[in-house]
Amino acid sequence: MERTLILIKPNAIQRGLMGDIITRFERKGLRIVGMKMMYFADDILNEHYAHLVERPFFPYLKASMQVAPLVACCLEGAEAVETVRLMVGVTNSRKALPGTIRGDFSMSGEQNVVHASDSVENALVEIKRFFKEEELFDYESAVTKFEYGGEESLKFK
Ligand code: FUP
Repeated sequence: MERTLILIKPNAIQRGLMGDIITRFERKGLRIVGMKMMYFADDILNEHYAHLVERPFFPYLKASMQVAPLVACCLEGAEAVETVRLMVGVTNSRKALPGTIRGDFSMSGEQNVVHASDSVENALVEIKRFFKEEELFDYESAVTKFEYGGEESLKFK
């Protein structure tokens, strides 16, 4: 099964949205295989947002990501990267469709409550950035056969 990384951002922690956001992914059938609360230290933040360092909003982004702890989650499921991006919605929450996490929980393009890996390749890098191998868990699910069809179970092992 594919894995992806989400960050529940400090603005979501402050606003008491952590449980609602985690519940969305749980209800969908994505399995949480890693989860931790942490401060976003300078070195890992600069690496994570390296593609945005030159952008004028970077100082604001950096400050907002360090104002409180965040929660990092590794989620697992068939085509998890694409599925989670669809659930999260576009960067600017005002344009994010109702029903998406950003569309339902935020009015902002900056304080947009969650981060989600944008490609399978980046997900692999980002998961390693936030989790040591021993912090990720492989475990049996009693309900997989009710979550996926027989053909899917073979295809997305
Ligand atoms: P996304 O993949 O949707 O998280 O978007 P980006 O990687 O492009 O942006 C990362 C974060 O930078 C966003 F979540 C919020 C912030 N940002 C701004 O503050 N202003 C912008 O114009 C674009 C992004």
